[in-house]
Amino acid sequence: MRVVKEQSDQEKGFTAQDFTICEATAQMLKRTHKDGVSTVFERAAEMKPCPIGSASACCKNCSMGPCRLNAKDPYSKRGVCGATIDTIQARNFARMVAGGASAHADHGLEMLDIFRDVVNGKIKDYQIKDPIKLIEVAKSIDIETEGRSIEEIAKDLYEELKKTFTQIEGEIPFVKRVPEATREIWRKLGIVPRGAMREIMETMHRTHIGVDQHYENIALQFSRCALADGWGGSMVATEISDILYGTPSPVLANVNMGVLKEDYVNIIIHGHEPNLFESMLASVNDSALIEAAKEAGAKGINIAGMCCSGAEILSRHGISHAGNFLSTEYVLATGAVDAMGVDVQCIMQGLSTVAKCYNTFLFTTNPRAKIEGAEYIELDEHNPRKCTDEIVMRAIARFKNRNVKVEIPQIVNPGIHGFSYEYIKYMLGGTFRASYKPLNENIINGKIRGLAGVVGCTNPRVKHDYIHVELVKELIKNDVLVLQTGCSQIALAKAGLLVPEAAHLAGDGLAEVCEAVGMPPVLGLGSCVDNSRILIAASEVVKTGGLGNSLADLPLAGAAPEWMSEKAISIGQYFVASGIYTVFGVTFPAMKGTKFYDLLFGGLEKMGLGYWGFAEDPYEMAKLMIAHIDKKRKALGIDKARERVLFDMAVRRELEAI
Ligand code: NFS
Repeated sequence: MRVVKEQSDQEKGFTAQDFTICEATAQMLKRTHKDGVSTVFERAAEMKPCPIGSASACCKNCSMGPCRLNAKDPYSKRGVCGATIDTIQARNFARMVAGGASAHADHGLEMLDIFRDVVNGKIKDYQIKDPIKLIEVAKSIDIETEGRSIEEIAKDLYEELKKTFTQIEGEIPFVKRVPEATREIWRKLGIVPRGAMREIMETMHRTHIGVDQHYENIALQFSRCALADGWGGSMVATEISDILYGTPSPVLANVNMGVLKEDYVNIIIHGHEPNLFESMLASVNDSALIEAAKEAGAKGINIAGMCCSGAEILSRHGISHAGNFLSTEYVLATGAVDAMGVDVQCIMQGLSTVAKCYNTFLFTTNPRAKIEGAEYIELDEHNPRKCTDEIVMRAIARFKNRNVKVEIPQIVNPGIHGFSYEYIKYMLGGTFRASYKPLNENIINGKIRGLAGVVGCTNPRVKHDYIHVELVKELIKNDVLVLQTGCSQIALAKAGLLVPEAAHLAGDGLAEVCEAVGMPPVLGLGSCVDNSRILIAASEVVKTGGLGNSLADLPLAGAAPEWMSEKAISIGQYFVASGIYTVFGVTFPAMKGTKFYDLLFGGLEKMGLGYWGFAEDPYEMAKLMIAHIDKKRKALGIDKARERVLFDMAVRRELEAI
């Protein structure tokens, strides 16, 4: 459903609710519109997407072009070098995967750099907070842990995980966690990642003019590259962050712009790597800085997150979250934000203009990501407080001299966040017999029809949050347990679904399980790199037994209904290459009726991998995912149990008694 229409500049006829279902964002959009400040929804309305580009029918990989093929009749033309539509689409897709995978790999490698310097004592501000997780991760990749010190294990873990990025030959370490049958398919296809740097480099090489010109061969390479993200860069980022800052467990926290407080100094942290946020937490809890805030007339210092760093810290520490990607400019329009600190990824350049208009300090902190017009205060992890204390001081100064009318939408949505893979195990099996067995049993007996990972961005080409929320509601209504991360998790938190009471929106079977365990029907796992938690959880379901041998056998589907970034394409592709059916919305960078499209939407499945799906409408999307889940239930021979659960209460009681 395309809902963004061209808007007139006059106040009359401008309806903020056409752009978003987030009331707080709509309220602030009205304000920016009235103030004549350029923001993302209005820029999107003015900027028509290029029809050839969005069909991925153009190539600008060399200067003989750019070549534009015919999006209506894709085989009627070729590029100047002779490239077909399939080669062009496959190359474009591959480069999106490489872009996304490089973002997650660079993030993961940064975490590993910090881990190394924590272990060798060069970084003192962070410690190993979760030694149990350290041991578990080490064991999972066959590092000897018996009778060894934490430091010895940590050093080995660093050396081993470094291979995720730098290894030239062999298999990246976390491939050991992949179910055997899935791993064998990868080996047969030659797509086990060697090392992320190598896979990204080779993807860029092969998509250069005149190199790999068979769309199937390109697809195998971008699958390998994407797997180096999911089972590599992203997984290292998650695991090392847990080891350093703690593994999440459920925590009650508030989401939405109402978490800002008019009489406090408000600081927002936005971006992706948790280091900036962790140090900022230390700064805002520093008594001298709190005192300084009070002297400036504030009641204290209030901190909130946005986007993925926000989702990560929300899940790990229960810190309030102000909104997802599309709300980042609008939160500044409250006038209540005294400083926003950002690091890398999903940071709109438009923020610097909006920050100026509302007199907010916008600080970039990472040498990889500066913004024209924003001030740069570098975060050096060897002395991080220098940066975060300074941001706090500047925020206090801005509070003292606030000269913008403050307007905070009074909306706050409490919810439970922080369902790590480990916690799900305890929650279902109890502390002493932690296991995924109860989950498998409930899938087999049909109370839980299947699992879905609903993740990813928000995109102004569709109504903000709407597709996420409607899709998830439809899935849980049909007894599908939903796992979430990133901006999608925040959308559902704002819709009030991350509370156990939301079980009443679920089908009878899922509601029963949720009520028995006391969990919401929608489990928030954290940030986008934490999609790796979904892979680990799914692998555990396979290993627990009764639901097939490979990830492709599971009644499980993925979706990024409002995706926009290259990272989302990399995530989608590693889900697909792992064996998971994955549905995207908005638009898809391949054209129906081409061989490349058929490969993504069916051919990969024939090779033993997963496959892609596409739908714009959330109900259609849910239908596709549920049909896939039912197909897998049938193949596993557990479709009958489900029918009985659905239609016959007496048999259902009987089943429970077994
Ligand atoms: Ni992931 Fe999209 Fe960005 Fe996070 Fe949000 S936009 S791909 S969810 S913040 S990375």
